Amino acid sequence: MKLTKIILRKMTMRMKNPFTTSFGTVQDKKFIIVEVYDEQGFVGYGECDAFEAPWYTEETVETCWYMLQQFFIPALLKQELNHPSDVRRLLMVYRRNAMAKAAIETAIWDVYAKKQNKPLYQVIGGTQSTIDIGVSIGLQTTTAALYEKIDQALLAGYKRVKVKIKPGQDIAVIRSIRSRYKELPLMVDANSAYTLDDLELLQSLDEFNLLMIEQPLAADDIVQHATLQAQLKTPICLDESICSLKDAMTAIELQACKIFNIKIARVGGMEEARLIHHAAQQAGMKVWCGGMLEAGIGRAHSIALASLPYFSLPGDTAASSHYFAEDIISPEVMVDQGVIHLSQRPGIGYDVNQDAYEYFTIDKQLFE
Ligand code: OSB
Ligand code: MG
Repeated sequence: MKLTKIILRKMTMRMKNPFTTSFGTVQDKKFIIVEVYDEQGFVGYGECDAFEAPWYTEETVETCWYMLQQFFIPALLKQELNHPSDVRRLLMVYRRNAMAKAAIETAIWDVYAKKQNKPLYQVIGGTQSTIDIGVSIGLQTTTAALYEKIDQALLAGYKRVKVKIKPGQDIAVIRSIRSRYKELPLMVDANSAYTLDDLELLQSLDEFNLLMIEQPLAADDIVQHATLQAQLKTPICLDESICSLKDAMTAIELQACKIFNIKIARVGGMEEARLIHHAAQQAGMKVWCGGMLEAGIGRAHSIALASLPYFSLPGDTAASSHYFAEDIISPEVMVDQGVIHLSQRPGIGYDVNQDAYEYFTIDKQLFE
């Protein structure tokens, strides 16, 4: 397979509701789409999950655009590619910049699957034709607003609820949720807002029967998470700390957590995500698929990943309509009683909704 043409698009889509974490708020979601064309005219799509500001990882929309334009597109355009898993190796000489790499690598997986006339999820080894889905609820300004969001999620049938916490918005909030929703499958995500000085506070979360505590400590830490996990009953789930297979192996070795939140973008591509899934399976660690407030193309790739056999906990890839009034894919991602049915169509399994796609495009660059 040879890529003869690549198009980068910069997009902006207004979210139905602003999403707030311990590090900031997203209202207008800006992102990049990579379109790759092969010599036979097949086209594949990848979405770049980097946000406008470097608060989740160091990457941004603009750094990704730059890396794609200067390095990753020149490295892959017109090269003979035997298999999409070659891309991981070809891009390995460039340090980090995981989200920019994942954007083009996932587009190549999509075009490869379309050429095989097979759904992407089957091409990557997925075996689950339905996957369980939960919702992630951002920080709210009032408890009433939080209850309303939880009620909506339950009404829609989502299988678990994740709420964001930060210092000052933690124990009391979780206590009140737990007293109102006694059986709710519930977890929290701190987005690295705490330190080991907060050990007692984090231990007091043990009484609320949480499925897990996601990323309590620093984004670049694994060692202190191991110290914390040894003193917590609640499983720790690592998100920001796991940027590669190597990080995952370190976390396994140090017993820094019991669960991984795998995101294709954060680890640099579908192949790296698969390898982490396989390593977790071998080590008996649980995995689930995270989300990045993606539009439909990124969401479709995440759904394919979550069909791998060892994904067992509900993921964060909610329905398109949970985030946006209109998505860039057709049909949109639907969640039915907390479950997504994998598309059986070739590639990512969703078409681009051309009108919405053009409408949300704010910049475009062609490489050939
Ligand atoms: O930490 O998982 C996270 C959103 C933006 C950045 C980081 C995270 C999140 C979410 C929302 O929790 C996941 C989603 O619904 O897409
Ligand atoms: Mg997280």
